Amino acid sequence: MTKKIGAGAALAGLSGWAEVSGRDAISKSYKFADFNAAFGFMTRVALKADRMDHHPEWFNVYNKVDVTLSTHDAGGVTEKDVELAKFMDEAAK
Ligand code: H2B
Repeated sequence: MTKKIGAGAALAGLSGWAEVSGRDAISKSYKFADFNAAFGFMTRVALKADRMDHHPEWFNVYNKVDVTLSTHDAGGVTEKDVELAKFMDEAAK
């Protein structure tokens, strides 16, 4: 199993992400030009997430996508969350 590193350690290598209060997870809110751009982002991330077998918790309204990352099997944040977060930041560019 992937080892838990914790939100604090994960945030050291990321920008724009924050600790979630009350649980070991990280979150970020993305805003796009419109729904097409937001859903394009979600589609690219979904394919990556499924390849990794590591899935985000997320919420979309129109051009906004709120994301929370945590490794459920590990009970907290792992390197898998860092990898997916970095992919998301690239995919949102
Ligand atoms: N996604 C996330 N974020 N955390 C997990 O622990 C996880 C997952 N586990 N996607 C995977 C699926 C597991 O349930 C399957 C059975 O491999």
